[in-house]
Amino acid sequence: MTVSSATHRLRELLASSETEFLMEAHSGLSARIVAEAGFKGIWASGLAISAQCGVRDHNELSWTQVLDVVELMVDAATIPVLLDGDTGYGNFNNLRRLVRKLEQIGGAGVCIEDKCFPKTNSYIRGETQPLADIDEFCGKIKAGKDTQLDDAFCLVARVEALIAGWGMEEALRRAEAYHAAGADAILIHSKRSDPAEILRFSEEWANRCPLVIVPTSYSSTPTDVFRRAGVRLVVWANALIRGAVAEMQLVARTLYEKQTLVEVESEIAPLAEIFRLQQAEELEQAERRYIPCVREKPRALILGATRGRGLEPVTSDRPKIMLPIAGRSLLEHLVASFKRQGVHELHVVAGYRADAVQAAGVSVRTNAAHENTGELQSLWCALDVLSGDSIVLYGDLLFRDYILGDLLNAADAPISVVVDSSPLPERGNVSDLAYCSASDDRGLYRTDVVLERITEAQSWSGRRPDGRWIGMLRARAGGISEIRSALCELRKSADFEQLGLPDLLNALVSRHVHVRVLYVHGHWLDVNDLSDLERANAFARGPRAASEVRA
Ligand code: SPV
Ligand code: MG
Repeated sequence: MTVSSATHRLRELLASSETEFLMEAHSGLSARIVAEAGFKGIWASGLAISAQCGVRDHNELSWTQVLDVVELMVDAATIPVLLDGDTGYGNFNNLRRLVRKLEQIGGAGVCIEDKCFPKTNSYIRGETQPLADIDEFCGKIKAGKDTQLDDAFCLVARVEALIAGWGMEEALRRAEAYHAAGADAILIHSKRSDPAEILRFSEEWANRCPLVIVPTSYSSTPTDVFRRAGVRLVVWANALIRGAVAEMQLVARTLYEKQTLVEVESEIAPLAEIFRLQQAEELEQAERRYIPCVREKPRALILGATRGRGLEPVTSDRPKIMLPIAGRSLLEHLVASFKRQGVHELHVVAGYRADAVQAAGVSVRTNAAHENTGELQSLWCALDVLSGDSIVLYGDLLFRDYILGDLLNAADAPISVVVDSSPLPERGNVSDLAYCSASDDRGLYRTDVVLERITEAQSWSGRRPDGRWIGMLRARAGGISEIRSALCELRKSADFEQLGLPDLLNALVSRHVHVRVLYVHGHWLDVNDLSDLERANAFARGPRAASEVRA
């Protein structure tokens, strides 16, 4: 599909068989709001642009200052912008410069009025304002039309004769001359409170070229009256700036008096709406695409739904993940570890006493069926956050920073798991035993070892496991889609609710997904029973304290 250029779209509005509308905007933000509202074009109002800059509509802004604003409006909106170009900011030569620059920044057209520079707003002593000489103004129109490079660029000539009190005959004479000089449309302006002179002009004009009006002073006239009169373009010239001023005054006064945001919060746009209008999300996506370090920073999903078997005496009011270790909760330790490594998007799946699960910067979702389900059900509850590079881990882990750092820096693999190759006890209740394609000879650092299987301690027989999976995995975008489809498959099995992360890893391996192993040698622990708590306290206080406990 080809999208026609802004100039063509403005020209189409002028040629429309319907009455069309332009809405005033005065900034990038207001231009976007106008486009979102559904308008097909924007009136870049001189009054509104100067007002939002806090100066008079008296050519107090330089023309380049005006164009700076117009450029932002063109960038922000997807609809054509017609610039209210006052008198063209000088003589024919100034208009030529204006048209050239306006075309360069993507303006669709310009409207110039037959007054003298510096002009003032038509509603301020309009009858005392001198009008331009007709021939001089016609020369200006010709100069503008000769300058434009794009044939579709529109030049609208604005007749101020009615405003200045020169009468209908003069208005028509001028319109005729401007039309003959090449103007694409005539804007006939009136400051009367009724539309009588506009309607008479329209009748006399008889559509010799499209007619544009600005019904500010005769605002109570039903729009159908303009339709019936054959007006092509109606310009709502200042409603947004007036609306913004009224709201800003109200909010400023209220806040000044009440000294609390509570009084205005529900009346003003939420911050999220401002960010949406600024298209903040687009930047986030672009950062993920174009900045390598941003692309590499995954989100973390912490599974923290369990109360903790063996920890009942200390978990009556909180789950295991909220147990205090060296002055702060396990979850807070995890949050700090991730933040130190630059991972800031953190999610936890809570279950048992979910009400007690909280930590700054962490979003919490709940596995409501936690009592009868396992880790995969928790993972299922957080499927929406598993959309890109992600770290998934048990919520009862403590680890030295380098482990997470190495996992984050590891070479590309769809999925990576951290396996501790420290000697295993001969027998005992050790879970998550990992069989890998090669054992850790401590010289294989970062070579391509892959996971073959994870088993429970009980099934350890024959070949000695290569280590113990510590309960942490990383899945990049490709791995995430594998995880999603493996989960969907596993959900069909009757025992899905009892399955844990090792079952998922085994399923991935059997689907021939490359699950890369990152070996570590100690420097982590998990909290499974009361005796682990003491070790965890020492571990969290630092390596020296931890070695004292071991001794
Ligand atoms: C403007 O919007 O700046 C205009 C229209 O020129 S009016 O203020 O009605 O003259
Ligand atoms: Mg103006």
